[in-house]
Amino acid sequence: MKNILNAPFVREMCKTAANMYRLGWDERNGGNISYLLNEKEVAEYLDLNAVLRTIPLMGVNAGEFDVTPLVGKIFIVTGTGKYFKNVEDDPETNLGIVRIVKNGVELLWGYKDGGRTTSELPAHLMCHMARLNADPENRVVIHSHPTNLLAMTYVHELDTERFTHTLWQMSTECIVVFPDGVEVLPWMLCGTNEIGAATAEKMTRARVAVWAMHGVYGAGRSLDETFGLIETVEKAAQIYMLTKNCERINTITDAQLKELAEFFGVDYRKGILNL
Ligand code: 2HA
Ligand code: ZN
Repeated sequence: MKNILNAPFVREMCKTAANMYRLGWDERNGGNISYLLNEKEVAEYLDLNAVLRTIPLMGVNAGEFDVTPLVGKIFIVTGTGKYFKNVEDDPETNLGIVRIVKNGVELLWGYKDGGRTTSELPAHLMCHMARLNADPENRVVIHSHPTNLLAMTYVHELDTERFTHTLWQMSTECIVVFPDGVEVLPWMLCGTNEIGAATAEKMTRARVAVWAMHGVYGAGRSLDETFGLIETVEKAAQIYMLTKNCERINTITDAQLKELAEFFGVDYRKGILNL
C-alpha cells in the first residue's frame, strides 16, 4: 500500500484549502469541499474493505433525500467544524475519505479525532447528483465565503440574469469562464434539506450558485477547475465592489460580450445580453 499522505488527491485538497484560506474566503470553519474519487486510485492507498466507522448524514430527512445514484461512490470531504487553515498541517484530522451508503457514509480514512463529514454534505451530494446529470465528468463541489461576492449580495439585486450580466461585464474573461452564468438563491437557512435541494436545482443550469448573504457553491471536473471558477467569479465581484461607487465611464458592451463568446466558441446563456 502506498502512503495516503502522498496521494495526489490528498495533496490537492490540502493545497486548495490552504489557497482558499489564504485568500480570506474561508474564515474559521467556513467552507467545505467534496471530491469524487476514482475507486481504483484510492485502492492503491487504502484497503476498501476496512471500514473505520459509519457516520449518519446530518440534518436530512431520509425520506426526502434519495442518495441512490451515489451509493458505493468514494469521496474525500472536509470535516464538520474543521478550519481550512489547519487542513494542510493535519489532513488526517481535518479530512475524511468516505464511501456513500444509504442514509450515511462509511469512513475509510481520516477524521482521526472522531470527527464527521461537513454538515453541508447532503447539499454537496445533491449538487453532485445534479452536476453528474449535466456533466458525467463532474467531480468536485466547493462551498466557500468569498469576500467580494458576499459583499455584492448586499448591494446588488438578487436576480440570476441581472447578477450574471453584471459579473460578465466586470472582466473580459468572465463570459468565457462561466458562460452558464451564476444562479442566485435568496437568503435561506443553511445545513437543511431545503437549501440543498434548491442549490442542486440551480446547479442543473449552472456550475455556480450564489447563496445571498452567505457565500457560493461551485462545481467542476477537478479541484483546479472549480477553484478557478470561484476565483474568477470572486475577482469579477471585486471589480464590481471597487467600481460601484465610482463614476463608470467605460464598460464592455453586450455586443462585445457576444463577440467574445463567439470568438472563444462558448455556448453562453441566453436571455442575459440585450442585443
Ligand atoms: O461548514 O460554511 O455553511 C461551514 C459553512 C456552513
Ligand atoms: Zn458557509
